[in-house]
Parts: sequence; C-alpha cells; structure tokens
Amino acid sequence: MTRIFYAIAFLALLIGVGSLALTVYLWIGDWPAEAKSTLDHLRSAQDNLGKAPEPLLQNPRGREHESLNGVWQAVIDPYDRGALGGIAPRAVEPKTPSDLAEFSFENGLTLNVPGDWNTQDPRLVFYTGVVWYKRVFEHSSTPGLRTFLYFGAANYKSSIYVNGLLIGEHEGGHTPFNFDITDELVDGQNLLVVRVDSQRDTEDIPTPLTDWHNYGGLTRDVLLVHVPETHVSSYELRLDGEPGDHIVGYLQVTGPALPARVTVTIPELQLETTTLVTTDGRIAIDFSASPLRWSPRDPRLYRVQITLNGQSIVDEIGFRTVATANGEILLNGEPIYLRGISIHDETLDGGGRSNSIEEAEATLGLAKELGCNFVRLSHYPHPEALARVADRLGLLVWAELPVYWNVAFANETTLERGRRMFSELIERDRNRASVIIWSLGNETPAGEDRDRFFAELASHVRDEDPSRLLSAALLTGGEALGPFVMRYYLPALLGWNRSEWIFRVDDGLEKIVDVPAINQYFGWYYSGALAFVTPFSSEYARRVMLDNMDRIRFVTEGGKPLIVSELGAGAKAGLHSDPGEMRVYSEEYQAEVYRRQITMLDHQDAVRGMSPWVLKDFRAPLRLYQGVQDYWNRKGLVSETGEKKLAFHVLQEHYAMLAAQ
Ligand code: GCB
Repeated sequence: MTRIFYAIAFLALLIGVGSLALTVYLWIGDWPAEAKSTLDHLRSAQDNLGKAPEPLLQNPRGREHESLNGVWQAVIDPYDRGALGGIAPRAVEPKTPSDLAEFSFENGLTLNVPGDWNTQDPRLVFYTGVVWYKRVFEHSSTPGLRTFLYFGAANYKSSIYVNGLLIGEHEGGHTPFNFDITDELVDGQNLLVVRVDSQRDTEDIPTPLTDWHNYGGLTRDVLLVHVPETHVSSYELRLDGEPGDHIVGYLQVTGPALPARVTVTIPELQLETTTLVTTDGRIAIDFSASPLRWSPRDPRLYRVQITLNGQSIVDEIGFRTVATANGEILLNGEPIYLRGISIHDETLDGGGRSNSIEEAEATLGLAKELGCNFVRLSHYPHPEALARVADRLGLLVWAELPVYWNVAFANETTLERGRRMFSELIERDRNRASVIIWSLGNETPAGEDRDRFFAELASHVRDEDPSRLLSAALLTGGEALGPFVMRYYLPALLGWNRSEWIFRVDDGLEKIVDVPAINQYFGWYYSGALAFVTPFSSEYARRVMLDNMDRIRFVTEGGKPLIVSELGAGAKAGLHSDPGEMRVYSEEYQAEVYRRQITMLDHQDAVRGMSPWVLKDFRAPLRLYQGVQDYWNRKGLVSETGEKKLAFHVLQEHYAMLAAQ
C-alpha cells in the first residue's frame, strides 16, 4: 500500500514539474522559429483582438511619410479559414514540395492598393466576404521617431498584422485610422498582412441593404507616417464667427515631452506665433488676423506651417464663416443658394472607388462644368482628396455618414459606431473650408428610437465641431406622402384640383438639425404605386404629376432653410423617345422631369439649395432590370463612363441662369 502511495506521489511530482517546465518553456523557451512565430501570433491575437486604433494623426500627407500603395498579393477566403493557426497573418508558405499546405499567397491574385477588389477580378464583382492582403516593406528605424501605419479606408472590417502579430482592428468602411507600429517593426524586411471583411450585419453602419455597391478592400492610401515622439497630432485653424477678425482653434500635442513650444506660421498673413502647450497636451488658439475670405467665387487658401521638435506639418487652409439665420444659409455673413449635385464615390471612367487627387479633380471638374457651387458627397465619407480639391475649386461640401435607411437605432453599439465614424471623419476634414455641412444620415424611418439616436449623434458632432451646420436627408415616406396624396394628388387625378399642393416637411429630425433636407421623386416614383391601388394607369398618374408639379409648396415647421437633397429620374444613355411620350428610362423623359422640377423649385421660399440625384450612373446591385439597369442606378446626369445625358444640359442651363442672378 505504502509503495503504491509513494509511486503515485512520485508520478504526481513528475507531472507537476514537467508541466511547470513545459509552461516555462512555452513562454520563454527556445522554440523552433516556426513554432515560436505561431505562439507569438496566438498571444497577440489573444491580447489585441478588437483593439481599437490610436487617435488619428491629422493630415498624414502633410508630414514625413512613405507610401505603401502599389501591387499587393491577395487571397480570397470565402469561408474565412486563413486565420487558423495564424497561417495567413504570418504568410506561411510551403518551403519544400513535401510540405503539406492549404494556403499560399505566392503565384496567386494581386490587387492594386488603393482600390476596391470588385473591379479588379471577375470573381470578385459581387463578392462580399474576406480577402487577405500581403505586402513586404523595408524599414530602418530612426531614434526619436515613431512610425504610424495609416489607412485612408478599408471596407468594412479590417485586422492588421505586422510581422505576424495582430496589431489591432478597425470597423467602418469609409474613414481613416492608424496604429503606432514602432515597437513591432524590425530593421530590414517587414511583413504586413491585412484581413479585410466586406460583410456588414444589421447592427452595422450601414446595414447590408443599400442602394449602392458594397465595394470591398483597401480602397484608399496606405501610408507609413513618421513623427517625433512628441508631436502635434491634431490641430484646427478657422475663422471665428462674424466679423471674422480672429483665427481660432486648437493645437493638440501627444507624447512624453510636455510642455512643448509649437510655432504656427502663415507667411501670407505675416503671422508667426509660438504657443506653449502645457502638460494636458491641448491648447486653444486665438490670433487676431483678417484673412481674405474663402468662397466659391474666390477659393483663397493660405499656406500654414505648424512646427514642433524640428518637424513641420504643412497645410493649405481657407477661412470663412457659415451660419443660418432667418431661413437663409449664410456664407461669410451673406445668403447663398446652393446649386448642387449629389455624387457617389466612383471614378468617372466606369471603374470603382476613387482615391486620387486626379480622380477627385475629374469628378468635381464635371460638377463645376454643370455650374455647381455645392456637392452632396453621399451617402458615406468620400476620400479626403474630394474635400481637398473642393477647397481648391471653391465647391461647398455636404459630407455624410452612412446611417442609411433603417439601422439598429435602439442599439447602443450601433450608436457608438456612428459616434466613432463621425469623430474620424471630422478629424480628417476639420480644416477644410469647403466642408460646411455634416449630414447625420439619409432617409431614416421616423420613430422614438431614431430620434433619440440622432439627438445623441448630433450632440456628439456638435461637441467635436461646433463650427459647421448639421443636416440629414429626410424620408419622404408614408408619413409625409400619405396626407399629400390624399389631399391633392388623388383629387387631381379625379379632376378636382387645388391651386396649391402643400407638402409639409414634418419629421422629428427637423428639430435636431440646422438645415433640414428632403429627398423627393415627383415625376418618377409614387405614380406607379398609386396606379397599383387605383384604376388609373401609371402613365396618366405620372402625366398629372408632371402637369401639376409647379403647384407644390414645401413648408417647414421651424422656418429653417430647406435643401432638396434629392430629385431625379432614371435614363439609359442613348435611349430616346419622342418628346411628350412618357417613356421611362429615356433621356427625354428624364430631361422633362428635370424641367418640371426646376419650375417647381424656382418659387419655393423655404428652399435654399438643391442637390439632384445624381451626377453619374453608379453600380447598384439592387437594380435588376436587365438590359436597362444591369445593376446600375441609371439616375445619373452622365452615364457610368461619363457620356452626358440631355438632363445634364437642362440643369446646366438652370444653374447658369441662377449664377447670373
Ligand atoms: C433615394 C436614396 C438613394 C437612392 C435613390 C434612388 O431616395 O436616398 O440612395 O439611390 O433614392 O435612386 O432611388
């Protein structure tokens, strides 16, 4: 018995010591390289799963940086298996023909970065899911400098791996983010792998259902940005309200060496001041200065240089004020009418997502040719290049978050996502004079949860940026359309017409925003639905609407200025009909809807701007009419490859007339 006891005790001791030794070995042991890399990877995955990016470095291109754009290797992973054992994150390749492999980046797909994947390989046109990206780059560290890995955008979720280790993750497809990767970098070759997953679920922003293409991938610049350990991470310089003889804003310094002296120089204003930023890292600035005002007529930009610890950030900033009063939008204290156009982010040559300055110049150049002084960048944040080029061309910008249709308004996590996306967008564009409106969302169904969601989002945006106007495109859904149809449209179809058709913009969101906006499709939608439930043909219903459109009057509750953020009709470029024929999708019918809409909008007291839908035909998997739509939304004023339709000229003529007034 005693022997058995000693034998068991001895065995237990052996197992105990053995496990301890194994644990110590696993932790610090001299493992074969492959096993060690797997363990390090697994530890990083455990520690950094869901780790959010560091606060954004503003204006990365105005700092010392290197581009990681170019051709990357990629693997499509429809079943999301690449992460197993860290095979894809570590880019494990078979080394000999006898290595049994189930994964490899070599000899496979390559993708251009920046770029959506959908337009780069026929297998990916409608693909929603995971793609792994890989790129190797050289690095040599400089003492005193930290290196950030910056992504202009990655749609929708991304996980970032440097030298096989998970650095962190980001969610949201259209805003920038960065990670400080200094400690993970080695001198010489470094491996960067990014897992991008373009799937969204019903609690995301946006949800999976949108009227645009879910372009996946690393759609914008990828940069390495080098900054001194103590650096200016963020700054704002803007004109204080009227009379506008002060430049105000703040400087935000990050790093251990505080307090720090930061110099701001604007040579053309003979302004050079040095400010002591104290230990909390942030200081408000207030210089007396009277710069020439930035405006669409004179988009004047000043070169600004901000210097700390021998490194300068260079920016081009315009100074203007924007406000609302007495039902007007005031730019530099003067009422302005917004001659706009809505735009989706796609290149003008039929490609997918845009990114470059040249692509932004082509798109905004076309808006200028149309006679615009305003662009609605719908329905999500467009590349930074758009706001920069708009600054140079003198176009006012509406920038929007994809709170589109019905998101999970009651969900706290969804709200938090919205707040974070707005912070990233505001941080990126806060110094762009062109950006005058933050739009909270588009066509959201009214309700208590929605109003609470937007009230919180609005207060977040106002905290982060009190200097711009808030808007949202309201839904002209059943609540507003129902009474309108019953009171005016239906009686007119029956032959009892009224001299005015009052359209009451009555939505809880109107109270939250500074400038309410509505989307309306008189002459296009609604008539079909009406024909469905009445004995009238849709052709007759549409004709009655066209003939009476100029009777419509928009009335807002609080007397706030109103923007008509959408109107329009579909047309396939090259499809013609006789004038007067109600042939939908013909260029003539689209042009006629524009003529009637213009006449109607011409005498609306409440309306202070418009941005018809839309500059260019855009990819939209929701649009299934074969031979006509072919997965494109055809409401563009130009086709997907830039051919102008008749309606382009109708709106151009109208805007030329307005500009001359
Ligand atoms: C809308 C939406 C927009 C659609 C458009 C359309 O009201 O805001 O995203 O693409 O209508 O074409 O139906």
